[in-house]
Order: sequence, then structure tokens, then C-alpha cells
Amino acid sequence: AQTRPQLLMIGPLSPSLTERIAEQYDIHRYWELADADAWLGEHAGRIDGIATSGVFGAKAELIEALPNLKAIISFGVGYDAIDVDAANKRGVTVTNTPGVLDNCVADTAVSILLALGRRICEADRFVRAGEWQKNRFPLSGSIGGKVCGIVGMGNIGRAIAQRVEAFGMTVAYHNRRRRDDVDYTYHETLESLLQACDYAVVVVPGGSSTDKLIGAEQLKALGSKGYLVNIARGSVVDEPALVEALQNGTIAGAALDVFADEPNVPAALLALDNVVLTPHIGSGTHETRQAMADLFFANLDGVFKHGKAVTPV
Ligand code: 8YV
Repeated sequence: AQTRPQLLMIGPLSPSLTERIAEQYDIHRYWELADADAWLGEHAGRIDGIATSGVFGAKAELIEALPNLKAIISFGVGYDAIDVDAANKRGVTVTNTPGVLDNCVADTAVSILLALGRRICEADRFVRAGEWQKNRFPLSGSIGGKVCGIVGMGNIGRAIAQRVEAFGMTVAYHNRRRRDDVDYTYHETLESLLQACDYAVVVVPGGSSTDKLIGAEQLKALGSKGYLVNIARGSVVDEPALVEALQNGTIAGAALDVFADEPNVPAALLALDNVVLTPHIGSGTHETRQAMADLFFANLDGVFKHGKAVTPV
């Protein structure tokens, strides 16, 4: 009888997705291996595929250690933690789950932008602390009439742009190249956009080309009335520089769904009032995670049952 494809799962995916995979594939839980090197020494040749996510990734060293690896199937749109070059060198297919989470991630980005700008989280703490009995909560700035600068006008960036326009914001953007299917103001340089906007929303892919894209110089360009929203990857922002800029008023505030060393968040950020912090919940709804799981599975079966991936990177 034909043996079931053997998958090395890098980190725990959702129980429902894992159960669904286990119906037709054999799963080896990499993160539970007491001695991964010893296990690979004995079993590497058996592994047909890697199951992973945008967070767990797959390093070159592991990809190169699996001689019969055919595909890396990833849950999530970001694949910066997967060494795609190492995979391509071996003719290993890499798939992600694009498109199905664009609106959800855009909703999250706008939610934390609004919470930041209108000081919603501070107001909640104010009421819970009984401060309202003693003081009036301070006014915030309006959202409407402000400029939202999208750093990375991909599909998620465009979904964010459509949303913030409904709140009366003007949209501008910086991209490696101008898009001919949007008519928002285009800035050739990141600095020019940051100088021109009130809210900078970072939504570029993670990876070496965007590592610390937003540093002390960029935060200075955003300015003391400017706000930073990061819905991309923690790696895209120089986190120590951001902390310093927030502490000394170089920028007015930040809303962060991603961090340099998740799930660890610097204590200095936790101590600040002018920051909104969320635990990487960009795509975190039942419906979106179900759609991502369905696309993950379509890719898995696409490669191992039909010989063709649905959404190869
Ligand atoms: C998580 C994301 O990675 O899609 C992405 O790239 O950042 C998120 O959706 C995904 O949920 C896996 O944890």
C-alpha cells in the first residue's frame, strides 16, 4: 500500500488544522524532538514536506538536511522566516496563504490606528482606574483630515487605504515602484512620505530587504506629531530606536501588532501610555484563520495529490 506523505511540522499549528492534516498525512513534530539532529540523522530521508507558518518559518540548514523534501507549505502570507533561496536551489516548492487575510489584516491595522489616534486604550484605563470621577479625559486629535502614509502599497496596503479614506483621511504611499492601479499620492522616497504624513502605516513584507527599514532617522522624519502603526513584521522597525523616539517625544505614539522578539515585548514599551500593543492578531479571526487553513490544505493536497501548488511564492 502507498505510504502516506511524511510531514515535518516546525511549530504547533492550530489543533483543528493539525487534526485535518493528520487524516491524510503523517506528522512529525519538530519542536518536540528531544534531539533533532539525531532524529534527522535517522529519519531525514523519509520527510516529503515541511508544514510551517509565517512565524515558525524554515531555515536553510533544515531544508538542506532533508534529501527528499518536495515542498514547504506555510500558514500565513509572510514567508520571511522561510529560506526561499535554499528551497529554490533544491527545486523545493514554497507556498503561503495570500489574499484570504487581506481585509482582516487591514481591519486590524485601522483598528489600532483609530485606538492610537483617539486614545481609546488610554480612555479605557482611565475609566477602569476611577479617574473619571476626578478628571476629564483629555482631547485627542481627529482622524479625519489627517494624512495616512502607507509604507508598502501591496494588497493589504490598498485595503488599508480604502478603509482610512472612509474615515476622511487622505492617503499617500511609498513603494519600490509606483502602482498604476491606484491614484493616491506617490512618494519616491520613504523619507518624503514620512515627512508628509500624520500616520505612517508599515505594511511591507519582512525579510533582509526591509530589516530595520524604520529607524531613528525615519522616526525623526515622521516627527513629533506623527504616529507609527506597524502591522508588518517586528523586524521592519528598529525597536530600541522606536522606544527612544517614543520616550523623548520624537514621535507622538505607536500602535504595534508585531515585535522584534515575539512574544516578548520590551518593558519600556509596556510602560508607555502613548502606545497601543496587540499580540500579532492581524489575521486573528475565526473566519480568516479558517480561510487560511483551507488554502494551506489546498496547497498541501495540490502538491502531494495533484502535483501543482495553488499559491506558490
Ligand atoms: C501569522 C501573519 O503569521 O500571515 C502572516 O504572515 O503574520 C499571521 O497571519 C499566521 O497567522 C501564522 O501564525
